Amino acid sequence: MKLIYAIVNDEDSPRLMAEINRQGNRVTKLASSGGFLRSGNTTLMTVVTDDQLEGVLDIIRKYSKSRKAAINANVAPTSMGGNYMPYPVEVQVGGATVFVVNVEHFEKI
Ligand code: 2BA
Repeated sequence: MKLIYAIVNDEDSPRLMAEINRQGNRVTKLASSGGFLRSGNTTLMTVVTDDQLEGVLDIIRKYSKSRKAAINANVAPTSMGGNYMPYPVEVQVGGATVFVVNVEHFEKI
């Protein structure tokens, strides 16, 4: 069995969860935030059998869209007469960041 962690955009998560459920797999949604942008993203957690793994990864590949995001950086004070001036820096946020790990034990009580 495998545990898939997929860090995805908030806007993509409802469709992703619906498609994962439709394929017969269960999924848990965790509210998360990235250390760089400090803004919200969604971490989906799903445990699957080894033969279901590729099917779920295909859904994540299909429904996770890459986006541009902006973060405010500060201009050095010397170049701005002593005042810090925020200016936007654009980054490309991936469609999904996915980790797959082995599950040692799975039990429903
Ligand atoms: P954030 O940390 O908020 O990063 C958002 C985007 O900012 C990243 O997109 C990347 O394009 C850029 N970025 C991140 N750190 C950077 C840095 N030190 N210098 C320049 N640009 C940087 P993604 O790479 O697609 O990552 C999207 C989100 O996935 C991340 O949000 C973080 O929450 C998670 N993530 C990505 N790689 C990870 C890893 N190795 N371990 C844990 N979480 C990860």
